[in-house]
Amino acid sequence: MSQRTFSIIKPDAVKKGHAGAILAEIEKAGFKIVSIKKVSISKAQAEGFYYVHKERPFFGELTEFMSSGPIFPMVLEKDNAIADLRKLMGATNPAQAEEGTIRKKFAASIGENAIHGSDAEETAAFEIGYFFAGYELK
Ligand code: YYY
Ligand code: MG
Repeated sequence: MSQRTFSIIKPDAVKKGHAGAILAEIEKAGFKIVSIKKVSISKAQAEGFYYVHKERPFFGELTEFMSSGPIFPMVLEKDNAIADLRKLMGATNPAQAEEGTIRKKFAASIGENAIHGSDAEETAAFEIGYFFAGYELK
């Protein structure tokens, strides 16, 4: 059944000029882009987005990185979108990502790993609402 997920092209990929290539991979894999925009977020906004990780040792670095430059948040739709996007992204650590995945192709390190994707229905709903209003999701 058709499902929506949330993704971000992260600052490292935008800086390197990989946003278009990553979008092409996403479309080639059968996702419809429901909504997309380019924004720069504050550290506080990054902290709110990643609040589930607030006790983790990498939280400071992660939120510093996510607020370090422009990002492309987007809402994607296809059958099985949440699991299929995670598969297309590859492992969090690009050194462990499978051949052909976005992180294998475009990520430099575990911290600067090119793309975010929601991990479950509830997180997708929270994350979509964090960046998009209803009128942007028609
Ligand atoms: O969902 P995913 O992005 O694959 O990984 P998470 O475990 O949710 O971590 C979010 C984000 O935090 C990850 O993309 C990079 C960063 N991070 C890190 O810098 N070091 C770690 N050991 C784990 C995660
Ligand atoms: Mg995650």
